[in-house]
Amino acid sequence: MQNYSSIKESLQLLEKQVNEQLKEVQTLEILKELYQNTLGKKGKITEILKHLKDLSPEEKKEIGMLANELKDILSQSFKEKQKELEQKQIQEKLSKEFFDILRPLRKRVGRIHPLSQIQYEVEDIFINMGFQIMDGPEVELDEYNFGKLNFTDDHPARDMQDTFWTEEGFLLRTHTSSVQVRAMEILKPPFKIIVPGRVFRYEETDASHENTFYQLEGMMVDKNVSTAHLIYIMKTFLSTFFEKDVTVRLRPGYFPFVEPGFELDIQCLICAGKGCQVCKYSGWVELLPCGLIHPNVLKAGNIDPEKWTGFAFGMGLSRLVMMRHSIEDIRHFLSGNIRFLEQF
Ligand code: FA5
Repeated sequence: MQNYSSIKESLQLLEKQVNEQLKEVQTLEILKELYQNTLGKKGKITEILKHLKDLSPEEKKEIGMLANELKDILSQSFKEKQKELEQKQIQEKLSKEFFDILRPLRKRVGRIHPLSQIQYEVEDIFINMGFQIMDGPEVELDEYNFGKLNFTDDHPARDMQDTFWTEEGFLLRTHTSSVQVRAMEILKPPFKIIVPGRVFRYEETDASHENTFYQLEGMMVDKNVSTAHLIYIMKTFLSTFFEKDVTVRLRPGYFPFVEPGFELDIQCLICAGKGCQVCKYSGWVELLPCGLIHPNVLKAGNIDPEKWTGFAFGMGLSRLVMMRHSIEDIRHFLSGNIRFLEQF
C-alpha cells in the first residue's frame, strides 16, 4: 500500500528517469517505445496513479494535479526530442543525396537554335574579314527605318515593306538597314560592320514568308569603295559559307538607299547552273539585295559623300538557313516544334 508522499516521490523520480532516458534516445522508434511506456495507457504514470484509491480526496486532488503537470512537461519534452530526431533524419538523408550542381552533365540538355547556329557561323566569316558586329533597336523611329534611308514621306517604296506601327507612332523595324545611319552616327569612317537581327513585316505568311524573320545587314564605308569590292566580299563570304567556289551575278534592283542597287544571284549549287527544281530551271538562285550607299544616306549619317563611298547588302538569314538545311517552310523556325528543332 502506498501513501501520499511515496506516490509523489514516484512521480518525481519518474520525471527524472524519463529526462535522463530521453537524452540517450537516438531513433524515433525508441522514442515512440519510451513514450508508450511512460505516457501510454499502460504506461508508468497510469501504473503509479492506480494507487490513488488508497488516498484521501484532498490527497487525490493534489496528486491528480501533480500528475497532470508531469504529463504536460513530459509531453513537451517528447515533442522536442521528436523534432530533434526528425531534423537529424532529414540531415542524414540530405547528406546522402548531395550532388554537385556545377558538375557538367554527361548528356547535353537543349541545343542552339538553327538560326543562331548559322548566325554565329556567318558572323565568324565576316569577323575574319575585319567586320565588326553592331546591334540596333527592334522598336524603331520612322526616320531610321525609312526617312534617313532616302524614303520620302510619300515614297511608294515604303509600301514595299508593310509595317507594324505602335500606337505612339514607333514602328517595328522592317529591315536591318535601320542600323545603317545609326552606325554612321557612332562610327568614324573607314568602317566595316554587320548587323544580324530580327525584323518584322505586316504580311501574310507562307512557306517562304514570315512576319518575323532574321536578316543580316552588311556595310562598308571607305575611300573609293566600288561594286568590285562588294562582289569580292560577297564571293568570299559565299564560297566560305557553302565550302565551294560560288559564281555570282548582279541584276539591277531598286532600293531608295542604294545607287546603283542590285539583286545578287548565285549560280545554283545543286545543279551547278544546269537547271533544276530548286532554281526553277534558271540555273540561278536569288540570294540578297545590295548596292552602293546612296549619297543622301551618307549625308544623313554626317559622312561627306565627296570623300567617302560605301556598299551595303541585306541578307535574308532565315532563307540562308533554309538553303543550308533544305528546310521547306520558314514557319518551322518560330513554331517551337521540338521535333523540328531536335534535328539540328
Ligand atoms: C531589304 O530588306 C533591304 N533592306 C535589303 C538591302 C540592304 C538592300 C542593303 C540594299 C542594301 P528585301 O525586302 O528584299 O530588302 O529583304 C531582304 C531579304 O530578306 C530578302 O532577300 C529575303 O531573303 C528576306 N525577306 C524579305 N521578306 C521576307 C519575309 N517576309 N520572310 C522571310 N524573309 C524575307
